This record gives sequence, structure tokens and C-alpha cells, in this order.
Amino acid sequence: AKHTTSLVTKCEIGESLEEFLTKATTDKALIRLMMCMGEALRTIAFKVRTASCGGTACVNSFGDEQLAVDLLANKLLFEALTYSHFCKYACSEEIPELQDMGGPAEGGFSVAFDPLDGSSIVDTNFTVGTIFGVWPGDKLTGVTGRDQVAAAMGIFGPRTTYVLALKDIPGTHEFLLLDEGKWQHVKDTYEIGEGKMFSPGNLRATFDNPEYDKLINYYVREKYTLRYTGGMVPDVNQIIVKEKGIFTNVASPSAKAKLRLLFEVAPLGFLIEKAGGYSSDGQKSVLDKVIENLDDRTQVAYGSKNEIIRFEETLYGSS
Ligand code: AFP
Repeated sequence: AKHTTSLVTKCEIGESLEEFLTKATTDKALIRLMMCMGEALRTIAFKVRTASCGGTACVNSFGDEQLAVDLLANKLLFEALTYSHFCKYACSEEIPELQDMGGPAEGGFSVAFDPLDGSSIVDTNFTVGTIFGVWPGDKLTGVTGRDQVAAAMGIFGPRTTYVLALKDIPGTHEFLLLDEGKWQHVKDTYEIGEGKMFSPGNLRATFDNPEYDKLINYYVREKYTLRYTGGMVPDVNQIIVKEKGIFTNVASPSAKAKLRLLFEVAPLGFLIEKAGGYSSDGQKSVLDKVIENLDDRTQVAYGSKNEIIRFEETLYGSS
């Protein structure tokens, strides 16, 4: 069952992205930034769709240049943020260093992004995506995921969608890219219920992490359905769309944590928790972890309340 609030009742399914954002927040700078990122996602979707793949890279032309699609996505996102005029610092997973985008610190934002997550599965034509988180002001370290004012992912699958959440309103909201280039509001998620579906990342860690091995065996024994693509964006998005399930990426001594807190884990944590789900690094919500360094890595799980309780108890419980 869905619950609505007065703000959300005003947001009608079928409306455009701009109509939605205008009703959702009074922050004009944030609206502009989210619209500009939408423009970049639209272009990235086209570039992914028309890339030619061979050897080790998928390339597409941009002006006179031939660029690998992940580098192209990186460039397009930096351009969109400059054009928004409200981005102070931006930082990409490709080069984890702060770039001054020229926007104001006061009233502006700093943005961290993974331009094309799953770049190793572009050639196989699996779904890939862009992830970004928006923080107020000029700080991307010494902050937590909970400080984000917005987070989003662009999903380049059979359909292109822009899935976003804003601090000001509940829910995680999905927009579909139409043929004419507009984003149309198609779905809201407010609750993640229970359901036996699992996405086990970094499975090699079960070799020397007996607790993770125990957790995976539980899913198998209980006949959970396996749904895992190896792309974090589609794997996490399915929890939001199906409103059930669990995604895990657990570390071990020989298979260290690989996912980045700033560029991937915190923005997706914001989307999941706004959708009514839960997140954990094994002990606490990933949104409560202080981002010490731009390149911090962490293990993570996203899912329903009971799945996250089971995850924490199996990994770190006393019994
Ligand atoms: P690439 O961008 O190198 O393809 O990595 C994708 C990713 O970071 C994330 O999207 C997946 O959840 C994770 O890697 C998959 O890791 P496993 O190989 O351990 O499943």
C-alpha cells in the first residue's frame, strides 16, 4: 500500500520533470541543476545506445573526437554542471579530485558522480548507469550521505530512466525518457516490502568470510530468486521498482571492499532510504558514515527492513 503526503499528492504521474521539480521544491538552483543533469543523461543514453564496441572499449564520436563512452559520459556531466551555474565543486569517480565548476558555495552545491557504472558490461549490452549525489555548499568530505539534498541515477537499459530523490519530499521518483526527448514522471516508490529476491555482489568474498558464506547459504536454502547483473545501478534499481529484495557487496581479507562511498554507495543509499528501504555497511546505515576521503570504499547492503536486520545479525551478530 502506498501512502501519500500533501506535497506528493500534488505530484501527478504523467507530468514532466520540470513540473514535478517545481512542485517538489522551492529551491530554483536545485531545479536547474537537476534539469541540467537530465540533459546530460539524455545525451549519455544516446551515446551508449550508438556506441561501437570492440577490443577493450566502447567508443562514440563527440565532435571530432573518438572517446570511450565512460570518458564521454564524464565529460558531458562536467559540462552540464558548469552550465547549471550552481555547482561549486564536482568530483568524478574517474578522477577523484575536486574540480572547481565556478558556481557559488553559498546557495550552490557540490556534486559527486560515477559517470558510467558498469563500464565493463557496456560491450555485453547489459544495463549500465550514471550515479550522482548532490551536497549543499562546498564540501564533499567531512559530510555524510544523509547531508545530500538530492541523489539520482540515470539508467540506460531497454528504456532510459532518471530515478531521483530530493531531501524536501518523501519517495523515490522515476522518469521515463520519451522519444521526443522529454522526461515523463512514471512511478513513485515509498515502501520496500518483504520478498525473496537477492543480488549477491563480490561473491568471491564468501571464500574467506564465513559469515557472508552463511548469509548466501541462507538465501539458497530459503529458495530466494537470484537477480544479479553485475551492474550496481540496475541491481539496486530493481529493489526500488519491485519494492522488495536485497543487494549485498561484502568484503573479506582476500576480496576487499571496492564500492566507493562518495560516488556510488551514499547516493544509492539516499535513493533506497527515500524509497522506504534500508541500507547498512554491516553495522549502521551507509548514510551515517562520514566521508573522510574522496576515494573511501565500503561494503554495503540495500534492501527491506527485515533483510537489513538479517544482514547485520548474520555478519556481526553475537550468535
Ligand atoms: P565496473 O564499472 O568496473 O564494471 O564495476 C561495476 C561495479 O562497481 C558495480 O556496478 C557492481 O555492483 C560491482 O562492480 C560488481 O562487482 P562483482 O564483480 O564483485 O559482482
